[in-house]
Amino acid sequence: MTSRPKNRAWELPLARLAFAAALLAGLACGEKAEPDLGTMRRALGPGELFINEVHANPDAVSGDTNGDGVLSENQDEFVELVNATSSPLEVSGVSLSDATSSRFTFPPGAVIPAGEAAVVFGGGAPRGDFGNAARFGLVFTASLGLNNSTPDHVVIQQGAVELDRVEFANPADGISLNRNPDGDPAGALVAHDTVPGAVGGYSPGARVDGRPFARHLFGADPEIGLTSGGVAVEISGSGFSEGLLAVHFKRQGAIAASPGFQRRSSSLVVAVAPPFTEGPVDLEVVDDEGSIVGAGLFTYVTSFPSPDAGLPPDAGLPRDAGLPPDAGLPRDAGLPPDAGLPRDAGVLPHDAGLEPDAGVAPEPELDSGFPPIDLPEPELDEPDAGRRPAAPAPAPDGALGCSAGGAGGWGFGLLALFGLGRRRR
Ligand SMILES: [Ca+2]
Ligand SMILES: [Ca+2]
Ligand SMILES: [Ca+2]
Repeated sequence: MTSRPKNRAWELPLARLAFAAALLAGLACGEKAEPDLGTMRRALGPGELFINEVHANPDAVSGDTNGDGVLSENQDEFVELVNATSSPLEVSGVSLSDATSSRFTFPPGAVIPAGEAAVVFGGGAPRGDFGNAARFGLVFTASLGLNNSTPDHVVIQQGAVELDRVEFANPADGISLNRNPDGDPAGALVAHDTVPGAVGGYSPGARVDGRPFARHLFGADPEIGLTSGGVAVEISGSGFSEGLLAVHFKRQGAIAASPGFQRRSSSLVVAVAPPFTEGPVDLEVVDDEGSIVGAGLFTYVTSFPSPDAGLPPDAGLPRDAGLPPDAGLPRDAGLPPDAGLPRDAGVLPHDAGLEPDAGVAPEPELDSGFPPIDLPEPELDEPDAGRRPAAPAPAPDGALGCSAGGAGGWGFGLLALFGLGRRRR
């Protein structure tokens, strides 16, 4: 399924608009075209953004690191940068240099979510997920020209302030240099394949074992269901461990455990919606590595709206403005009611032993008391071989694109209702 980092689509344009406004304001005052770091782009401290992996010497036979099908000792070079903080970092203007010259500068609006990575390849047309970097628009290309034998270095800096620096010489053919421990800004730079848990000789945008750096919930499908529960909801995200413990539907202290859930892959969990009161809810996936929350990803309704129910009466729009009834709009064009909604599709147990109000409890319960649903094991979309022991994942961050604030939930619910009405026309 296609997952959607809903709010990021709003955040990035807003960030770019604000950035552009700051640029214009500066130019109008005759100042340098540099936004105010205090309000737009704060000064980064050493170690907040760091160089985690450098690949200067791609193998001429097996080194298509950027996945574009072209073997190039230059284009398949890359540098991986990681946000070491628990907040998104605005990195526009941060530059990357080697011993020869400045090679790359992050464009306006570039934001690396908490704990996430950006990758700069030497060129080509990178194709792939690269952890979550592609999803967050953090895969770039620039002429890097990293030396294979002559000692070289990579420096990242913001203005004149050096944020991080690595030095290297004679990196092994086809093996990147990586922090050890992986993702530790203080770690020494060693051959990628010697880092504990590493799979292969390089891992652009991802941890050494191929997992994304941070865990997220991106979306739910369907996004709407009845307050009686029972619908099977596909929850997309990243970094779901094999030790899935619970899936919660919750709102402001009220929490209901899914009566049946299953991990389909590291990026997909399916959970039966428990009964809940009307309105948007946050989703929480709990596994043996912690919990991941996505705010407002699902909305409970008491009934599915009719095609015209998305807007309240007299909502500022002319009603029946001179048009004859059903003027040009196909009405229930041969579709059965709710034809577009995967509703109780017979796949998962419905109301699996729940008492009427069992869904709403004051405290989180990791053990729902219900065994995971027994479905045929589907194919996994990511290799989980070589997983290292559970490392503490970065905590979900409310400022991430995938985590809207609760206040936006109602707005989203209305949008979902409106969207549903439109879809069903
Ligand atoms: Ca390539
Ligand atoms: Ca090189
Ligand atoms: Ca990596």
